[in-house]
Amino acid sequence: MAYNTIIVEIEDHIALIRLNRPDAMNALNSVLLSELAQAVSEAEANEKVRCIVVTGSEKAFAAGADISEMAEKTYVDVFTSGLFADSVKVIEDCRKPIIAAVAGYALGGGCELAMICDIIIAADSAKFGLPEINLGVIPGIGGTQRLPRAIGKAKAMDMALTGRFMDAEEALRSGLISRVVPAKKLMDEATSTAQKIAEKSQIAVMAAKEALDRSFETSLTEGLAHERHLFHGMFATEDQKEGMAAFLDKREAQFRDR
Ligand code: CO8
Repeated sequence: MAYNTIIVEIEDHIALIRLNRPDAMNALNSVLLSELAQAVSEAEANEKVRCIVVTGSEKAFAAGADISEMAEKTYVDVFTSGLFADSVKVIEDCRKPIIAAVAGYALGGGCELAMICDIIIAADSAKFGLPEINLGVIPGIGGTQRLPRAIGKAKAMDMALTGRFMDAEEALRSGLISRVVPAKKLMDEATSTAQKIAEKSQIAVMAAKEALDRSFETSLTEGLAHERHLFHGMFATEDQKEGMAAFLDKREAQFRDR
């Protein structure tokens, strides 16, 4: 499908989705978000795709929701339309793993989009922030919920109340991101990570993602029970037999997603 604000490439089991509004620092407008949701749902439906990478440009992953599109909206406009909530939900609900490869600014909705992804890999140029407070609003696609879960209340309050930016090293120290690499190596690191995930049993990958996500939604007891059921279910798969037999035979496992 042809898109206007994103570029999608599928190679070696990886769907690479590049946000592409260079004149606006990849600000998330309604077209971009609906195209992103469409691309994610197509990647999810495409049997060849085993991992998704979302990235932006060298300057900006995304500098937030598009302020020019939002500025004149009324409460009734945003409440009744949901302001992109449907598109965001598609990304949140994707069962395949999504890696955010972040260079430059990941601000406001851009930072929130990265946090919706499962793994954030950042270039040393990355800057994260929730500057909505400077616009007289607050984060709207999960920033106040996901940031404290990722980095704790103290730092999350600091970020959301002052609007200050965090560089890649601080984001790594704080637990917001998984890795920092030199900017030139960002896409190699993201795609090789995606490739590594793509080599696993997709059933186990999906189950691991589901179990980890559940940990944010539930009590420890419920979460442990959910994990145990998923774990037991793995023993109904051929991939479990293959994975364990391969270990014992001292060879590489050949997973077939069965
Ligand atoms: N929206 C619209 N346009 C933007 C945005 C944005 N968020 N960010 C940058 N741009 C545009 C600028 O207006 C400018 O356009 P033009 O050249 O036509 O004047 C162009 O991108 C380049 O930007 P700058 O000239 O400002 O570049 P600088 O290098 O000087 O600064 C910054 C870069 C620091 C990124 C700066 O542009 C900035 O502060 N941007 C705004 C960041 C921000 O406040 N983000 C939060 C937005 S609100 C939000 O995200 C709410 C999320 C919840 C809603 C959920 C829906 C998805």
